[in-house]
Amino acid sequence: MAPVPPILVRTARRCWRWQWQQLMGGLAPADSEGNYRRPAGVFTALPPLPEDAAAPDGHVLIVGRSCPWAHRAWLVWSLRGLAGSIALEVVEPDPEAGRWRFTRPFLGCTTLQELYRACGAPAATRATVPVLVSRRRQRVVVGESARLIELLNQWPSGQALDLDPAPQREATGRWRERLQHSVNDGVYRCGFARTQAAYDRAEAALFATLAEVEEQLSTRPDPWLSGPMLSLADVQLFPTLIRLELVYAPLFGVSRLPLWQLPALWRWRSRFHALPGVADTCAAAAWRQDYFGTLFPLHPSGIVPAGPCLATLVAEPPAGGHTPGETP
Ligand SMILES: N[C@@H](CCC(=O)N[C@@H](CS)C(=O)NCC(=O)O)C(=O)O
Repeated sequence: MAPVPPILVRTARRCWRWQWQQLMGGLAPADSEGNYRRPAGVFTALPPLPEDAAAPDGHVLIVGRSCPWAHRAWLVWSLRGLAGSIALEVVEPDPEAGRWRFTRPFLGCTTLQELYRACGAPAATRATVPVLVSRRRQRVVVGESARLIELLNQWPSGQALDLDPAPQREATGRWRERLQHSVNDGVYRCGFARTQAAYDRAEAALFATLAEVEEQLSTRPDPWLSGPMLSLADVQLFPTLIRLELVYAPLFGVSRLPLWQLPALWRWRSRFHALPGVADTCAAAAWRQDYFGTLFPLHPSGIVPAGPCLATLVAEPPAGGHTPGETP
């Protein structure tokens, strides 16, 4: 085959770079230094607990399988056994339109965007998951995951599980704050960075925080991040970590350290995954399909990788793989 003339390669590169910037502008806004800036949402305040919270099927939690922000809400819903009063509605991505759609009409809407508009969201706002909706009032209760998990933790439940236990509340709050920026949003700041420097900053912050988590989990006897009891800090960490090798390492370039080299974190992840109901919230094939199939500017071929298999990520770590402090 004849070699491609260098001028063609140079032109193609320039054209692609320009197109990539345009496409990224729509997918992931950035500041002037190329750092990803997550757009502000709507329905973000923590509301009081609704009077009819205990009413059977009175509320609906809308989630998308691949979304880590939705995953944290789904986890609290599942761990606290809220299925009696809150129904779960799983939306699917519409890759062509770049939005979430219902699998069957929901409160008269076929897309999440229609639902947001019907609930009074301004036309330009993004319609994001997770979102909690009141069936009776046909209104969004809250659409910001960090507040939503706090509300779901107060929601009346037959189970006594409190995910913000008072003795470790301060530590839980500290970890949640740290994780939100550098880990939960951090992987997106890596994947959606527009410049090398922006990526380097986000990547360094992410792995510095993971090293702190590893230190915490490996030097204390507590099984959970903020103390002896499971908390919202663990809930926040899990959706990001369970997607690490499946999606974020290959697609977002978050591959400095395989997780098995942070053995305490690896064990923590397996422990969390083994909690009742958690495995049902994990759908590796759907995650791969959604991320690799729909994030066109990051992965134009749309080819979906075959692995790794989720079961291997929650199994025993490979023997003798870790030397403390070692960076490959
Ligand atoms: N701040 C929101 C962010 C949620 C979010 O960004 N969800 C994404 C899916 S992972 C979404 O629904 N995006 C749709 C869109 O931007 O149009 C939260 O934490 O609840």
